[in-house]
Amino acid sequence: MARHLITSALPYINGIKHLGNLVGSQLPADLYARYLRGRGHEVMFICATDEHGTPAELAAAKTGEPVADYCARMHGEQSALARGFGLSFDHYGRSSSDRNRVLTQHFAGKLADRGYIREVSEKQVYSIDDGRFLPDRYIEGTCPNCGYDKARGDQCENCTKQLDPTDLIDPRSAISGSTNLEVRETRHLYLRQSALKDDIATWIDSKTDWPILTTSIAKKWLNDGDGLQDRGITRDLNWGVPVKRGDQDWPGMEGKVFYVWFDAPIEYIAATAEWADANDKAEADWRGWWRTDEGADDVTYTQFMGKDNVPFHTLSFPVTLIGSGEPWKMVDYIKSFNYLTYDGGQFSTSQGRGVFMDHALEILPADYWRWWLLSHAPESGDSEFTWENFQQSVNKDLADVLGNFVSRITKFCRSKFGEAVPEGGAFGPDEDRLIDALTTRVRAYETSMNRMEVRRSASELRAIWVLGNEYLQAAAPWATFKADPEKAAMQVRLGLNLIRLYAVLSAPFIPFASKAMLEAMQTDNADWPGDLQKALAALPAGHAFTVPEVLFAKITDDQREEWAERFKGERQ
Ligand code: B3M
Ligand code: ZN
Repeated sequence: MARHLITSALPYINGIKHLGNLVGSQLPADLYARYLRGRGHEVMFICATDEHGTPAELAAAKTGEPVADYCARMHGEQSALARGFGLSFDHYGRSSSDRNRVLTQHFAGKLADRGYIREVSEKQVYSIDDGRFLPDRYIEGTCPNCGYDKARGDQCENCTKQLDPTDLIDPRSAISGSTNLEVRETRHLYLRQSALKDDIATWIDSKTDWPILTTSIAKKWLNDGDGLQDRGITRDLNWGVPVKRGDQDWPGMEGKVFYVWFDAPIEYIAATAEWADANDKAEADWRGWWRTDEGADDVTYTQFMGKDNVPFHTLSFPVTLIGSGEPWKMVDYIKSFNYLTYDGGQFSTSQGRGVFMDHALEILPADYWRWWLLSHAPESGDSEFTWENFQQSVNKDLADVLGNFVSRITKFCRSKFGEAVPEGGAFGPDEDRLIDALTTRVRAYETSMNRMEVRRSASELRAIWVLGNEYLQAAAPWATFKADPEKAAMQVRLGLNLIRLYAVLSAPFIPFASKAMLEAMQTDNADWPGDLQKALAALPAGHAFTVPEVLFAKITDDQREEWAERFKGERQ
């Protein structure tokens, strides 16, 4: 069995994430991790909160908490929500951990030793009243491009132009509003990405099996304009990883921290070390996932992320790893996603438009969301959440097809044969045909799951559920029973075994319902089906079961309308 390292892009710490964030990285990563585990592979599934940078400091300033306290609290909230959604991380780390501080400083030291870092003296805006520099979002002013008067130092939200703080007209501090500003010289470290341009280009070119979405973004940044530019990797901030060269002070860099995008991807590695710390594992246990000289040469590493994160993962982070000159495991496959839109517009954190992870779980169990989001994952283009579509999918796929199948078989069996698998005779031609059809479908499902084709996998799984329903409809054991109770017993035996099979196959998508189905079938045999004939004989005659609670309730029109109203904007 193979060893699979899987990482999801790290959700930023500054607030509860919306469903678009969830389906862009963490949820499909979880689908894949659960699938591979289900097939018996060894999996290390890593995520963490991304806690540094100006958005964290500003969010903390808003609530009045010290930034470290704010991050600790929000990490707690985000990990509780992750558990609520069934995200099966082996570890959910924090980029503010000691492990990440040490590793980030280590990489900076190695990069400097090998000549991939240069020092640049540049002009930055300094606030005399605040007694500090104002990088990125700490400064606001009028956009020189469109005249919008709340443009931020890093970007104008109105016209999306990328800005430098010194570009702003009438600049003011986002902390105090002070306009008592001046431009001061400050020294910063730049990562010499340009020096590794050819290495990165060769590496990207070798990835012929990657999704077009991933490689097209990488190539655009590599080839556009001047190609891969050097990037500033330090900031004049308090909150972050202090700039050091390994464990040595870095003269001239006192009081500065690394830029959040420098340390965030390193946290993938650091979080694996945090996993070792949390589980009493040896250093070798986490290093075996990451160092090709210490066992990671047989690891397959897959990353999941939204398209806006692709440049950092195809260019900057690989420069950090390659530039270190050390044998770190590089990513083998990057699965990226487009955006999920909400009812004709964007999800908006500031306006509370759309459904956020906390509210989603307040109104419905996780599996309802998991199913809709994954079966509508924005793979080939953006996709749109509408309440009509959500209601339809849930009611049809989950309630009418899967839920109804489970409930009909178990209730019918209980009423005619009792709560144990009935004997009946051997399978006949109808059953053989069903098994043939299932075999084809299950193998197709595996193929699309192996390829991480999320929507296609969902439709294969739905087709597998539908086969069971069609069989049951045609076999009609409730009718057969009168003339041929033996045959009805055999049909029901097959149906109960189908429930177990469905629980196993569906677990990556709807883990909670899958667990309820296995519990109802009173089995912990969750073996992935090889030969379908065998898999459908796993529960022998006489095996006891119970009738489960309703697996999926239908969404009513009233609920749909109430929720559409509640989440249309202005978060409560
Ligand atoms: N925190 C960006 C985001 O929240 C981000 C990803 C980091 S992955 C290393 O969209
Ligand atoms: Zn603008």
